[in-house]
Formats: sequence, C-alpha cells, structure tokens
Amino acid sequence: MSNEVKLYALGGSPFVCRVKIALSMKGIKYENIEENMRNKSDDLLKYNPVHKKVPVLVHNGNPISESLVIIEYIDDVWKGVPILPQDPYEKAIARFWAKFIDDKCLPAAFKVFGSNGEKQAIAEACEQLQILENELKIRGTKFFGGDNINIVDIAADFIAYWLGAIEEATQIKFATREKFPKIHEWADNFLNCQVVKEILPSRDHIVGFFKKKFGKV
Ligand code: GSH
Repeated sequence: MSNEVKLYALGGSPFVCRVKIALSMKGIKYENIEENMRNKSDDLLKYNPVHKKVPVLVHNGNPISESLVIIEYIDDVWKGVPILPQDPYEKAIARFWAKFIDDKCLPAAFKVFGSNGEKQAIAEACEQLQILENELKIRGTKFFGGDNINIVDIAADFIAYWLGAIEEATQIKFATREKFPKIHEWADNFLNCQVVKEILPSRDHIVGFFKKKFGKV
C-alpha cells in the first residue's frame, strides 16, 4: 500500500501533539502542514468542513478529523507498538477514559482560565481531576496504559504539560502537586518518555501564547 501521510497541524496544539505522538510511536513519516488559525487554508476547510479544526490526518488522500478518532485510525492501520488495548473490554475502558478527559477534564480546566479563576470553576475542575487522581491510585501503574503509554495517556497530554504552562501564564494555580500527587507523578513519567519529549513544543512557547490569549502581557 502506498503511504502518503499529511498532517494539518498547529505546533502548540495539544490535540495535534496527540496525533504526532501516535505517529511517532508507529514510526510513520509524514508531511507536517502548519496552519494559520487566523487564515485557515482551503485544504483544511475542505478536509474538515464540519469543525474546521486541526489536527486533520490525510492518508492517501482520505481525510480523518478529531484527534482521538485519528489515533484509533493510526492504531488500526499501522502495526507495531499498540496504542489501544487489544482486549475488547480493556479497549472500551480506554475509550471511556479518553472520552472522560475530553468531555469533562478539558472543558472544566478551560473554564477556570476563561473565568479568570472563579471559585466555582476551580471547584468543578478539581472535582474532575480528583476522579483521574483516584483512578491512577486504584490502578497503581506508571501509566494509564500500564507499563507503557496508551491512548488515555496521550489524550491527557494537556493535563501533563499545558495545564501547568497555562497556570504559569495566568498565575491561576489550582492543580497543585499537593492536591494531585498521583497526577503529577504520572505527568513526570509521561513527559519523560522519549517519544513525548521529542514532540512537545517548548514550554516558553505555550506560556507566551497563553499570556497573550489571557491578556497577561
Ligand atoms: N476535538 C478536537 C480534536 O480532538 O481534534 C479539538 C481540536 C481543536 O480544538 N483544535 C484547535 C483548532 O483547530 C487547535 S488547538 N481551533 C481552530 C478554531 O477553533 O477555529
């Protein structure tokens, strides 16, 4: 099978980084096409007319959108290191937690910064993070994937890396190591993975971006 792989991307995006980590785990070479969110390319609008967002993976001309869907596609198409569990029940559980991160944790965290650290928003975000904290405690494993990262760890890249950078940019700190020791320990392990380290944008880039976004400069 010919393998032309293109990724419509944005360097600082946690969703794009999810896909880059998955591609890197499988050793897939691809063309990175950097988008400008203020002037989206015709190709991006053509390939993702519903959401008009990055990442979009285009494999042999076929576009796929939504980072978690793309990761599943990558895992289905390319053999090698598995990104989702093989066992159907374990796979369903992994999908559940990846969805929980997207549906609950991320919106709650964004609400904290969007509301300039409103007390209620912080309480709600802490409630969601506490669920992840408890889950890590129950599992007692290095990663959500066990000894190695899987789709849940990748889905949580925002929590491991972006959250602390945005806290620094906004000076709104709520997800502290004291409150969430397991999440911090997991994040340290995750950020220490070679495949993750090689992909993530610089922390300064993220802090600078969010300082501007939240009017802190
Ligand atoms: N649920 C999507 C995914 O998982 O891929 C979220 C993707 C997303 O929010 N991408 C942002 C984007 O393209 C960049 S971080 N935003 C453009 C816009 O909102 O106009």
